[in-house]
Amino acid sequence: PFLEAVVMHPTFLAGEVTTRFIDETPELLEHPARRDRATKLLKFIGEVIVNGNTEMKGRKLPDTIPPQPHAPVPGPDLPQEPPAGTKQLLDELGPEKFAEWMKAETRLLVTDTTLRDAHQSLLATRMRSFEMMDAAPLYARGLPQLFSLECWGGATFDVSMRFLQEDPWERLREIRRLVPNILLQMLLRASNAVGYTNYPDNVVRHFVHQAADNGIDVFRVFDSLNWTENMGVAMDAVRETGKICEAAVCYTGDIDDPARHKYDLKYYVDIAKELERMGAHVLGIKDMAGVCKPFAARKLVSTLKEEVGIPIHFHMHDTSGFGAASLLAAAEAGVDALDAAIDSMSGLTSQPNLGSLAACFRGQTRDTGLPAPVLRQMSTYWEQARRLYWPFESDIRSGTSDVYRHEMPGGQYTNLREQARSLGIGDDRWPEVSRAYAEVNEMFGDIVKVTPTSKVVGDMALTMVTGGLTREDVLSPEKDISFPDSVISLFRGDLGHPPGGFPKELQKKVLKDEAPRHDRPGAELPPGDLDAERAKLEEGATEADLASRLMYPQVYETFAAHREEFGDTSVLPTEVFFYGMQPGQEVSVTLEPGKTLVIRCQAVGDLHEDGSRLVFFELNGQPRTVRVKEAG
Ligand code: 3PY
Ligand code: ZN
Repeated sequence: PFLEAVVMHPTFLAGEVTTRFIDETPELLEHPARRDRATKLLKFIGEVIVNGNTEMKGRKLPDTIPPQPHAPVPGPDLPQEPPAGTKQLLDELGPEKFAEWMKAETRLLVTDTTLRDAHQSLLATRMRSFEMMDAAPLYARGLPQLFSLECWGGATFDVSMRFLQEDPWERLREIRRLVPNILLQMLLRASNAVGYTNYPDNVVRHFVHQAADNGIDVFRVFDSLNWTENMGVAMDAVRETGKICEAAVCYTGDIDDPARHKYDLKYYVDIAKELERMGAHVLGIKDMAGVCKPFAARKLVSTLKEEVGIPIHFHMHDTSGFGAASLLAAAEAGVDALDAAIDSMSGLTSQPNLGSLAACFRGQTRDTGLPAPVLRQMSTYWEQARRLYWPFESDIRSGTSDVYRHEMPGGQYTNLREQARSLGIGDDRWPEVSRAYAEVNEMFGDIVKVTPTSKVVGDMALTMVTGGLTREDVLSPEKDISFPDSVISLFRGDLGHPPGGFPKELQKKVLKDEAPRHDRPGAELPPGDLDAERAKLEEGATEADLASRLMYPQVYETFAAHREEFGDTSVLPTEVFFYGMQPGQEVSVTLEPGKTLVIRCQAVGDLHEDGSRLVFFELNGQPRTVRVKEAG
C-alpha cells in the first residue's frame, strides 16, 4: 500500500518526483491502519463519483442532490444523560413482571417503528445506519417515554448487507450504545428468522441468542401461516435469553365478514390462547396489510383482553388511509401498546402518525406522555433525511380501499409495484396485478399473506399477469403451467401448513408426482453445522458474523468482500454514499469517536485511454488521488 500510495500521488504522477518526495509528503507516513481505511474509503467515493452507486442504477435521481441534514441536537431543557426508561424497567423486573407493569400502566404505550417498518414500507428498506445514529441521541434524551424502538429484523437484516453494505449487527450495537434506556425491538419471522425459508432449529436458536446479546429486548415473533407449531423454537429461544417474547398473531380477512368465516373471532382467540400457553409475555396483533377495520379492531381487542391474561400490542399499516381510526378503537378497547411512525415517515403503506396519535391523547386519561416539541423536532429531521432516499420512494399519493381486496402487506405493496414495473407491467395495469393477487389468495385456500408467504402469492400473481393466465387456466388439470419455484415450495409444505392444508387439486397440479411433507420443516432439516461454518469465517469474525453467514451465506460473502476492498462505508454520510461528491465539496467523516477525516473532492480527471479516470481529493489537507475504471 505504501508503494501504491507513492505511485498514485499526484506529484509522482505528474513526474515531479525528487529524492525529497517522501520527506515532503508526510501523509505517506500516517498511521498505516488509519491510512489504509482512508485510502479504501477514497477508493469507494471515487467509484461512486465516476460510476455512481450501484444501488442507484436504473433509478430516477433527484434534480439536485439533497444535502445531508444536521443531526437533531437535544435541546438544553432535556436531561444531559438518557433518563431511565423501559429498558431499565425490564432489567429490574424481568419479562413476566414487566408484562404485569404494561397491563397496569394507564398511559397508552407507543412503539416507534421509524427505524424498521416505516422505511421498509416507504423506502424499500434502504435507510442507512448513518441517519439512525444521528437521531439516536434525541430518542434517548428526548423520548424516553417510548415503549420501544422497532429498529431491527424483518427485511432490514438482509437489505443492510445486500444493498447498503452495512453490518446489521454493528447497527444494532450502535443503537444500543446510543439508546441505553428504551427497549429495542425486532421482527422475527419465527422459523424463517430474518430470511425467506425455514432454517434448522439450532440456527434459529443461535440467531436469537446473538440478537439478544447484541441489544434486542423485545422479539416480535410471527409465523407466515399463523402456524403456532412453527413458532415454538423461536419463542423458547427468546424466553431463554430473559428478553420479552411478544408472540404475534397475523390478522387477515375480516372478523365482521361472514363470507370470510375462516378468519373469525374464534380463530384469533384460539391462536392467542395458544401463544399465551406457549409462553408469550406479550400478545402482538400484527395487521401487516392494514385491513383491521375500526369496528373489527374494537371487537378483537376487547375480546382478547377478556380471553388472555397478557398485555396486547397492536401493529398495523395505514395503507387504507383509515389506520388512525383503528388505533383509536383499539385504544378505547383497552389495548396496552400501539405502533406508530414519526410523522414525516408515517402514512400510506407505513404506520399511522405518531405525533398526531400523541396529540390526540394529550390531556386524556391515556396520555402517552410523549412531548410535542421533541416529536416535532424528530419529524423535521426525518423529513429532511427522507429527501436523501428520494430514488426509493414509490409514486403512490393516497390511501386505498383496494387493500381490503388484495390484502398485501405494507412492506410488499411498493416492492411488488416496482417488480411489476420492471417486468413491463406499467402503473396503468396495476389493477390487474392487485386483482390477480386476490385471486391467487383464493386459489391457495385463503392464506395468511406475510413474508415469506406474501412473496409467493406475489410471484404467482405476476406469473398470471405476464402470462395472460386466468384462474381457470391455473386450476385446469389440462393446462400445463410453469409454476414459480416459490409456489412449488409453498405447496410442498416447506414454509409449514395452513389450517386445513392447501387445496388438494391445486396442490397435486403444482407438485406433480412429488409428495408434500407433513412434518415441521425445522425439525426435519439436518441441524446446521455451526463448527464447520465457523471455520469458514475470516480471522477475527464473531458469533454474530456466523449468524449472518448462516442466514445468507452468499450475501455475507459478497458483503465481506466489499468490506475488504472499501472498508466500512457505513461511516460515510448518505449524500456521499449514494451520490458521490462534487468538485469543491468537503465533508468530514468520523471513523470512530475522536478520529475524523476531512475529505475534499478537488477534481475529476479526463478519461484516459485505458478507460480510467483520476479523482483528485484532499484528505486532511493533503492531496490524494484515486484511479477509477469507468464502467462500460
Ligand atoms: C417482514 O417480515 O419483514 C414484515 O415486515 C412482515 O410484515
Ligand atoms: Zn408491519
